[in-house]
Amino acid sequence: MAKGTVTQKIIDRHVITGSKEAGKVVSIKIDQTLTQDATGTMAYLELEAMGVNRVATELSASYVDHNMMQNGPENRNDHLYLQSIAKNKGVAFSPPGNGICHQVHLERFGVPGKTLLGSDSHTPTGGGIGMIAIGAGGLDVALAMAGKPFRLAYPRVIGVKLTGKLKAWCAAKDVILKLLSILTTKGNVGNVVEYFGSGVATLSVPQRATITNMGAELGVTTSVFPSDDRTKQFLEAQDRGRSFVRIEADAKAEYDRVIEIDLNKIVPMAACPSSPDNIRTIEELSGNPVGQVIIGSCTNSSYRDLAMVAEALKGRKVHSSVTLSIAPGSRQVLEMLAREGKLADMIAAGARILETGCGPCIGQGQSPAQETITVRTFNRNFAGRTGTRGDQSYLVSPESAVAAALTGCFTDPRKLDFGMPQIPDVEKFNINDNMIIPAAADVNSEIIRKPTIGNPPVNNPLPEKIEGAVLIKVGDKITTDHIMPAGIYLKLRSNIPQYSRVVFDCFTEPGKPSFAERAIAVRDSGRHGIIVGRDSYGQGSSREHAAICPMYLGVKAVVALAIERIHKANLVNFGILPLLFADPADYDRIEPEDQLLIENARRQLGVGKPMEAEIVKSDGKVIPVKLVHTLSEDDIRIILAGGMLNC
Ligand code: MIC
Ligand code: SF4
Repeated sequence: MAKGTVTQKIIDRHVITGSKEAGKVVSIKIDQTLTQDATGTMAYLELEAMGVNRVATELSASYVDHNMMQNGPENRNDHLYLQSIAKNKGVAFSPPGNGICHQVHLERFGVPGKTLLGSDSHTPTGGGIGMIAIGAGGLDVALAMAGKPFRLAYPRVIGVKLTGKLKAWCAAKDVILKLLSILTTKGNVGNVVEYFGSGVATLSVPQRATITNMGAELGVTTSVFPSDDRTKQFLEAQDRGRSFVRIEADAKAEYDRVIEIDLNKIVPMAACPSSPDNIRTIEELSGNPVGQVIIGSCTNSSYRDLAMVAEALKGRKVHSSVTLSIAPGSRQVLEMLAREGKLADMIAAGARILETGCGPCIGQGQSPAQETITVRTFNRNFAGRTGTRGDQSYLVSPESAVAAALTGCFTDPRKLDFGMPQIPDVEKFNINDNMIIPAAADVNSEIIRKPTIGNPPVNNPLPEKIEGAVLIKVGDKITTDHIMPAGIYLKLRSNIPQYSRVVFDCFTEPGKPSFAERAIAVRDSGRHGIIVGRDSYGQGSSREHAAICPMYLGVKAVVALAIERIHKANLVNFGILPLLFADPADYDRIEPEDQLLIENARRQLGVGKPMEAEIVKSDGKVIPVKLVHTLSEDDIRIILAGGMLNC
C-alpha cells in the first residue's frame, strides 16, 4: 500500500469517517467547490431543494463558460439564475467572458493542499498546483456546498516518475497522451495518479495543469503534482503568494504502482478518432491533410500555450486549406495577449479568435466539414462531439496544432524550419478580477428564475419487483456524450422533460422509435427500463443528466461489466441501480427487448450481496443470472429511497 505520498498527505488531513485503506469508502471534508453553467443550474436547484441558506465551504465559485451561444433565451436565463443564486447563497460568480472554470480557478482561487470538488470532470486541473481536485455530479457538489462530506474510495496511488526534460516542440500534452497510451481510458477507477521525480521541477504550473486536466480521461479519481518552488512562483505571479504551501512526497514515499516516463524520450503525439487513448505519433500521421485546427479548451489555453502559438504564427500565414480558430482559456490570457501585441500576431496570420469559453470543445459551433480531419488541442474526441456525425477529431498539443495550421497537414513540429518559441514563466500576470462578483450571501436577494428553468425531477422509491425491459444494449466505452449529447442540445440542461428526448440520440436509427419513445412506452405499461452496457460504461463527463434523464424516462437499472466512478455515483444519486454481470458471458445472453426480472429487489439489495435475476427471452425461455454491485450501505439507502433528493 502507498505511503508518504502527496495524495495521502492531503486526503488524510481531510478524512472525516472511514478507514484509510485502499478501496474502502472514506468521507472527506471539501474546502472548495466549483460549478459551471451546464451542470451548475441543476446543482443550485438541488441546493435550493435541500433548503440550504448559505454555502458552508471555504470557497464556492460558479462559472459561466459552457452555454454561451445564446441561441434563444435558455442560456441567458440560466446565467441570470446562476448569478442571482450565487448572490443569495454566498458563492463567488465568474460571468460569461471571464473564462473557462478550470483555467480561472487555477489562476485566481486554487490553493495547494486544499480539496476541491467540481461539477465538471476536468476539475483535476487543480492538481497542477497540488490540490486534491475531484470531478463529481452536480448533486454531490450541492451536498458539499451544504457542508456535507464527500464519499470516495480511499485511493490506490499510481506514481508516475518523471525524469529528464522535454525537448523542443515536445509538450506536456504529449506526456499525458503517452500515459493514456499506457493506462488507457479504462480499468483505472479508484486510483490517483501522482507525479514525482526529477522531471517534475522542469514543468511549469500550466504544463502540469495540462497533464492533470487530461488525466480525467484515464478514469482515475484525480491526478496531482507536488506543490514546490514552481508552484510558489506561479502563485506569486498571480499575486497570491500567501496561498502557497509546500507539499511534497516523502523521500521514501511508496506507490501502489510506478510508471516511469523519461521526458527526453517524449515525442509529438495525437489521440486519433474517437478515443483519447487511441495514440499515434505525429510522425506516423505526417502528410495527412488537415481541414481545421482549433487551439483552446481547459487543457491547452493558458498564457504559456497561446503565447507560444502567437510567436510561432508571427509573420507567417495560416495555410489556405485550413481554418485556424483560437479560444483563450480566460480573460486574463486574452487581455495579456492583447496588451502584448500577440493577439495582433495571431489575427495577422489569419486566426479566427473565439470567445473565451468551452466553445467548440463541447460542440458549441465550429463543427468540421464531413470527411475532413479536425485537429484540436482539447481533451476529448468522442465520436460526434464536434457536432459532425462520423467526425475525424485528433487531439494534439498546441505545438503540433500550430504546425498543422501552418502547413495544412499533420507535420511533426520538430521538422518546422524555425525553432520553438521559448516562453519563460510569467513574472507578473495581468490581474484583473473586475468581472468576478465576490461571495457575500444576501439571503433576501431575489432569485431570478425564468420559465425555461424547470425543477429537478424526483423519483419513486425502488420497487420490490423490477419488471425490466431491456431498452438498449451497447458495447464498450460508452461515454456520457453517447448517453446525453451536448452540442446543440446543451441549452436544454435546465429542462429535463425536453432534454430527455435525446437520450442515446446517436443510436437512433432513421424511421425507428427513439430510446425516449421506447422508454416512455415501457414506463406507461407499468414496467421499468433497463440499460445494458459492457466495459467502462459512463466514461467521460460528470454530467448527471446521463442519470437524471434516463431516470425521468423510467430506467431503474444499468447492468454492465464495469461502470465508471462519476457516472456510478450519479446513478446512485438518482436512484438507478448500477449492477454488474457476475458472469461476463451473460452480457452475450441478454438482447434488446428481453425482459430482466428482479424479484424482491429491495430485500435482495445488501452490501456485497449478489442479486438473483432472470432474463426472459421473447420466446418465453428463462435464463437465471447473477448480478453483483459495489454499493456501500449509504448507496443502498439512497437507492431504496429513490435517490438522494428523497433522503
Ligand atoms: C465535458 O467536457 O464533457 C463537459 C461538458 O465539461 C462535462 C460537463 C458537462 O457535461 O456539463 C464534464 O467534463 O464533466
Ligand atoms: Fe469546457 Fe471542454 Fe474543458 Fe469540458 S473539456 S470544461 S467542455 S473546455
